[in-house]
Amino acid sequence: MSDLVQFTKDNGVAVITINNPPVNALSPGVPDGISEAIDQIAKDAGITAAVLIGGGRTFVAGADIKEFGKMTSSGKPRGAGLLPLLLKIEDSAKPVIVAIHGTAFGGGLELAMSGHYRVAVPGAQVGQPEVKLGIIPGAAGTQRLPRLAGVAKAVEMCTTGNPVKADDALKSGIVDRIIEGDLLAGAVAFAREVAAKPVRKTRERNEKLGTAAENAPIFAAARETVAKKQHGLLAPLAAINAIEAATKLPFEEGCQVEQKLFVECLFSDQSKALIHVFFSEREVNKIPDIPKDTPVIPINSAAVVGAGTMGGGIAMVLANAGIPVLLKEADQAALDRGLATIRTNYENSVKRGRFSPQDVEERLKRIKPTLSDDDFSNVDLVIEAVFEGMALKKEVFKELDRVCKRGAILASNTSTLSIDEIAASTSRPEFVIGTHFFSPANVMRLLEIVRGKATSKEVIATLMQLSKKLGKVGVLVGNCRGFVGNRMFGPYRREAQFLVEEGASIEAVDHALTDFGMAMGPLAVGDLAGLDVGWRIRKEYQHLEVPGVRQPFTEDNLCELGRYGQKTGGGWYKYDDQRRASADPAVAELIRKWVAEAGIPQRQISAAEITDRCIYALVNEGARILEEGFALRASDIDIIYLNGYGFPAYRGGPMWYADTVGLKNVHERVSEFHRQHGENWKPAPLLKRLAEEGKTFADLAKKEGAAA
Ligand code: 3H9
Repeated sequence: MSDLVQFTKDNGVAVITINNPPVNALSPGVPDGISEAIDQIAKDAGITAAVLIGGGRTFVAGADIKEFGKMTSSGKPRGAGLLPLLLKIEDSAKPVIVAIHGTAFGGGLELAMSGHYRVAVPGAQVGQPEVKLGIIPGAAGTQRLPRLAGVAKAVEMCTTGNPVKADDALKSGIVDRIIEGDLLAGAVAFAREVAAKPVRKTRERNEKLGTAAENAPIFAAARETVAKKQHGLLAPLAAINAIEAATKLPFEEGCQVEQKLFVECLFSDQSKALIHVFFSEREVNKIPDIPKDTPVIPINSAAVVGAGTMGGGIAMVLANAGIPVLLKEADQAALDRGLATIRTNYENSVKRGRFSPQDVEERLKRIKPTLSDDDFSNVDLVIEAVFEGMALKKEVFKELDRVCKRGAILASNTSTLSIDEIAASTSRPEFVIGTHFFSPANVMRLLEIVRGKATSKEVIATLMQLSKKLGKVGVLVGNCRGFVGNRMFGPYRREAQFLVEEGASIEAVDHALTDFGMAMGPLAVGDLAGLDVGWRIRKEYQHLEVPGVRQPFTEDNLCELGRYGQKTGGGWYKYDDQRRASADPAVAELIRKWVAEAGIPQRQISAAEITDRCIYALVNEGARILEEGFALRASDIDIIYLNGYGFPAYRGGPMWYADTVGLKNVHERVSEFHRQHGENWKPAPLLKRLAEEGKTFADLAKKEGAAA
């Protein structure tokens, strides 16, 4: 038998253990090993039932996702490979009890459903997360799940991909019993109870499949939800179609429909992009010069300086993770305002069912407001989130250096300023690091961790680890102006403004990008963040502007008029008291006047040009950042854009997207924009080189010691 599957006996009950760490994926060798074990059970008259269980930390977390890439590059789908095994298990005359701990996901749940019974520990989760990889279940999950859990539950699970906890799985019929205590012992005892009973095959259990009349509204509602919430995605619709086939066709034919849809999804660009995202999210944790065993500094307490929008949000993030936090402001009124906002945000979370009132009370208790930094001497980490200005930041860090204990980490939430310059105002630059949260900090998953020249490896490892505890995706970036995300966002938003100045309407620019899949248009994002933020930064960095290179002016003009965006009731759009946006003819009129004065010729601009101008501006700057070593990998840039800037995951991130378009094509278009619009569009040398060599960003080898 394969090394990956072990077979033992416990007084007439066979125990099949899958051991394929870390997550028992169904890699080559695992299905064969299970198959051999089933053969042995059939042959051995002394065996009355079998338990199938996962060794290590989990049951089976699914098919081996790495195999999908091999399938698509070889052009040979092997999804159907698992189906005969699952039929064989189901056809076993001796009951097979599947014992679940950790996660039974994807192919893992499909495997479990081919057993005759499922038992689980209270902390177990089951799910069909394939949709998150741009595919659908490919081993009869869409056919067996509705038979166990009913059509509505199967549709919900397969379209959202969200896991279901053990108690819910029990209620919905996916699991037959929860085992408190030792899982294997409980599963073996269960096996003895049912050994003499006739087995029931899941594929023959049709009682939950419902009638056409009952199911029609379920499918209609699901398609409507997908159109609204997962617009543009192929897999959720394919999952609904496959489940619909389960309700209308015999099992075998339903499986054929599922196979066809599975293969279509697997070979789609969306699936390739989403699988890239899956691995890239894990890759960000791998930092070439910081080994896994780098010691970390325990963070048991923290302080946040500044109780504004960002500071308050960061305090919530820390409190949510169970870390007590001091929240400091300069005056009582500002502190009261900050706390009131925190309370309102938490109350909204209660309304949305995210937290219970007790959860909120516990969290609020962890946030201790203060006007002084006297108590800072004991904290392990301070995050500064004061107004964005170098002079002020330096003053704050000087003071932190004075009051904080040696060994405490001093972090800045700056979004643009140099961490090295900030660190230089302290006597411990090795303990200074950037933690760039994204607004709203308690919601957005991205955390850019900015490595200064002197930042120690321990401090970086600590922040990388802490980001997970905080529920964030921490991405290590180097210390350049705007770091990675905002440095790229500058050219992206610059182009959006230029397009308006050249004749595109504000709405046309935003629509083109939301149609591309961005969560919000670039101009609407400006209004949300506050146009004054960029305006202030542009003033601070005016001395760095290259003379003769075109600069947009519309947004600065809007700021001069006090139109800062949502917070002032108007920016690019106008806003009602519920902050709902509508087009503002007055702004369109102003822009017409300004561009006429500036003598900018007006023209019709297509949605395709709008998208290319904005997205390729991201890509070109991303290529520079990569070459300069401020990001470790192209995929890190993708993760930043997916988690912090609303880039559509099914396009894999800006760098992956450029790879799919082909860097030769992207380079040609960038060169064309360079000819038309001047130096802002000078092609990044790396883009040019890769285009000439016929390579992709993904081909680039990892750069040792980059992001420094
Ligand atoms: C499927 O099943 C299709 C079916 O219908 C069958 C069709 C025929 N494969 O996330 P972690 C690696 S589709 C290969 O950091 P955690 C992961 O890359 C699949 N590798 O741990 C990482 O490697 P490294 C449906 C996998 O404890 C290491 O394991 N299933 C797979 O935070 C640890 O992972 C899913 O989509 C895999 N399936 O979370 C489940 N899974 O250390 C995907 C993980 O080198 N997995 N790896 O970076 C997960 O959701 C999480 O990994 C899990 C554990 C919750 C299980």
